[in-house]
Amino acid sequence: MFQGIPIQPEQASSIARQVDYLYYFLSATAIFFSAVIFSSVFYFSVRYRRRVESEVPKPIHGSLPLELAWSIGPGIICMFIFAWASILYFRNANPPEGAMEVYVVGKQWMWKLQHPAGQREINELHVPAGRPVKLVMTSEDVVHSFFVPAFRVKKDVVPGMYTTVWFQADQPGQYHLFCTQYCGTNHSQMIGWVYVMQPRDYENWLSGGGGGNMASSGERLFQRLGCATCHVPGGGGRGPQLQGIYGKPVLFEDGTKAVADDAYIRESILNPAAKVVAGYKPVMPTFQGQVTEEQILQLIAYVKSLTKDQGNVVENPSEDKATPKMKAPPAGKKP
Ligand code: HEC
Ligand SMILES: [Cu+2]
Repeated sequence: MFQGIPIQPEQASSIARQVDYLYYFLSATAIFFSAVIFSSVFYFSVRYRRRVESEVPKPIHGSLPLELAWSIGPGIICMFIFAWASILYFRNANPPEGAMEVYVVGKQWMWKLQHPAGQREINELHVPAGRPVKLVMTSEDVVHSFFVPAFRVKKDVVPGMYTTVWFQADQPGQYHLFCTQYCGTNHSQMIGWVYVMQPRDYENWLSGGGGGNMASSGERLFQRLGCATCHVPGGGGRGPQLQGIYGKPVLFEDGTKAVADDAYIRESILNPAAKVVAGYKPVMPTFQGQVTEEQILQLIAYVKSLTKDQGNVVENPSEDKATPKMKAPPAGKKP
């Protein structure tokens, strides 16, 4: 539809076309009703104009059929739009199993990205075509927003929590990446490119960059920051062993439970006292201020790597799969 007329960006992801159909429907509905209303106003004002000074029309006391029609009709149309949009929303909110993960840190005024295999990028993201990609995003300072118009995906990037967005790009090419949340002086320069590559080119690109993978960087940090002195494999240290915890429920001293996902591990590092693992003392020091958001992501990748069979548990930890998971900010950050 509308081939050749540049009224929207290219459709470069699996969801783009469907988002556009909804958008066209919304526009068409709005245009149709505006046309009906404006033409009726015009027609009635001519048709029923006052022709003689003394003319006094009969008062109208309402019409039940008319009122029912203009309440129920638009009501049905609204519910139809609601259902349609919800289906798209759910599809867009739930990354498919086995999506490739890339970590994103927004900061005034740039995008820093890291692939699990270790490649780092700034204001550029390379992804293979035809494969779902899930971004796990956080911010080092203020709220930013990750927007790739050609993919029709946009998600806020918020300090203190992880948000996710996913897409599957279909056509190799180069697409604009924007920050769409006003974030300070150079907001307008917080832009970049997403490069969608043939899977083979992507593999080549991946093997080109060095730097060690995220989990091994995380492991080095784990040693350097002294985490390893308390978290000993097999248990027996002052802290619980971290082998096998990722994606599993953890029991706390106060009897509550939570799933050890990215947000939980982040909180454990920055605010360990917020949730104390059952059977342990709150002796873990906070690492707030000693680690950057990127280092936290590396530590998380390391803890993740200690659990075999991690699957794609981050998004749907044992919860109703149909409900998109709204991540609450870590408890310790609440005022
Ligand atoms: C002084 C010892 C000590 C150090 C150093 C330490 N921790 Fe801990 N850690 C603990 C203890 C004790 C607990 C359990 C009590 C709690 O949850 O606060 C814990 C809990 C955790 C948990 C939650 C574990 C679970 O089973 O749910 C994670 C994750 C964690 N630490 C990661 C780290 C990382 C990463 C570092 C280094 C940046 C680190 N810890 C440094 C003692 C330590
Ligand atoms: Cu920004």
